[in-house]
Amino acid sequence: MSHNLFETFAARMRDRGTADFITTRDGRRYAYRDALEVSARLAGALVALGVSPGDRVAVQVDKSPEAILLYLACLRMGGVYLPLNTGYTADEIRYFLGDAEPALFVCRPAALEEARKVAGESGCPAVETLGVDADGSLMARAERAEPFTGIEPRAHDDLAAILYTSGTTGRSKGAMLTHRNLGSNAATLKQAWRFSAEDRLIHALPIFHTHGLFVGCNVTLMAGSSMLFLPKFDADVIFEEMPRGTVLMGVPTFYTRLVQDARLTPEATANMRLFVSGSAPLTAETHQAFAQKTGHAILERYGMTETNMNLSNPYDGERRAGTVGKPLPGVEYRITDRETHAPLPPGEIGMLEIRGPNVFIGYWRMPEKTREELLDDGFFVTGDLAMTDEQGYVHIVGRDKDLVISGGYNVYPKEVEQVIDELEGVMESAVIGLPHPDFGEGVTAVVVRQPGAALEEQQVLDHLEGRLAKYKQPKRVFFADSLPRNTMGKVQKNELRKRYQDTYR
Ligand code: MLC
Ligand code: AMP
Repeated sequence: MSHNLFETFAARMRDRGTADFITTRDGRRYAYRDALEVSARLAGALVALGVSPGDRVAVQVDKSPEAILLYLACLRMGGVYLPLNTGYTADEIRYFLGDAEPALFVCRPAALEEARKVAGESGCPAVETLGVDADGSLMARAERAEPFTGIEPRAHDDLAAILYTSGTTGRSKGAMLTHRNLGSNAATLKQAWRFSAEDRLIHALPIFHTHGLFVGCNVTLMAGSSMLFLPKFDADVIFEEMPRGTVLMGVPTFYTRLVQDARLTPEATANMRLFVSGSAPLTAETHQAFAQKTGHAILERYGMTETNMNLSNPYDGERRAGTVGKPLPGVEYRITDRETHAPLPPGEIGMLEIRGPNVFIGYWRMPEKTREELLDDGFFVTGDLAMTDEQGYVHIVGRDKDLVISGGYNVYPKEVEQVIDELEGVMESAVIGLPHPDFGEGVTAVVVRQPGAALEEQQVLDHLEGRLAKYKQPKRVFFADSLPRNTMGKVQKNELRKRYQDTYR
């Protein structure tokens, strides 16, 4: 029996027929049956381009309904979908293509020339384009291709997608997600959050990460609901669309922006049944202010690229501000001693570990990293510090990993420090996250100059431009005579965070 996730989606797509799957504000519309047909054409194009089951298809394109149909096409013909942040620079893309060795790279039409060059350097054999108006060479090929109307048989543990997540060593790791991982999580969330065919999701997240791609789109497909695809978060548009929407999924920045808006009232949100937040901590203040202004308790959940969603506040019952709720059905968690992995009693703070059908099967071609984080007994070590309160709600209280989360995007300091350190005149640097009213945390660099070097903030910023995606670039650069270190010689980032804590306040 095949366990291709697309089998489940296809059944739902056939049932829903002429009902809306994805619509856009400029009047484009894919009914479910159109999506089924176009995904077959796109799958046919992939096959004609030489993509075989198990091959990676790397995709760096702007958000559009066709990008989701390409994801579905990939599932359908047994390919492995590999979405890439549109903010990644050519340097960053070179690494991903070299590491993942995709059979095809799909890029934005305007980026074709550069993409061809990078693909050539990385040994990627084919490049196609996909634009936001269903334009580009891939759609043209899909028009001509023999549709792939079947569904390639897949086993539970066959790969459906690889999503890169940055690593503490500065090298990004490809999280290998299987058909079972994605399918089990989508089915669980549909149930837990009561998704139905009546729902209309206001989709304002990017579609190259777990949140916008799997949580948003897979749950919609499981339930046969519809999505309004917005290119990005824009508060004006959200207020215009809420009377026709039922669910919004967002990172905390969405909600901090909405609560500051005078238009946020019970009337403005009257048609909405659910607001979900995740990818970064939602402050209790934002949760409470939102409830006070609308009567809606935001449902906060906790997830990771490697695990999909694993903890969630309840749909029915108290959604507790400042907590990420309880384990989803089928998911186990434990809070352990960081050294021994021995479980700690409730109320104690320790390492959060997760096990379940949602947990990935390892990092692409990184067996050692996989062994460090995926334990023999199946628990995945998240790197987040947590504790369980008396009512069984889990609180994420900090991170054991050196990671900054800015507006829901992860930034690993090591990666930024490495690029800053290449600049002439820099002796060393430390990158930290500081409280930021809009992004939650603001990426900040502290640089020690070489003796006699006359380096200024703007030079450091100019050096990073084009080398690292915009969201990874520090919002501010400070200079110090030296970095504070402990007796082991380790940079004390806590000291630095204290020193510059009011930078963005
Ligand atoms: C944009 N900028 C950011 C940024 N987003 N800088 C730091 N962090 C960010 N997240 C830059 C822009 O390039 C611009 O730079 C300046 O900041 C102001 O931009 P803006 O117009 O205010 O930003 P906007 O386009 O509104 O984007 C903010 C945002 C967006 C929060 C809406 O970043 C976003 O949609 N984030 C969602 C990320 C996400 O999907 N995460 C899920 C990961 S999955 P300049 O210099 O040009 O002015 C995951 C697992 C899980 O974590 O549990 O879900
Ligand atoms: P990513 O690697 O992009 O998938 O990001 C996963 C990380 O986001 C987790 O390890 C957490 O640190 C963080 N995260 C996700 N959801 C929440 C949440 N609700 N509260 C706090 N942190 C979160």
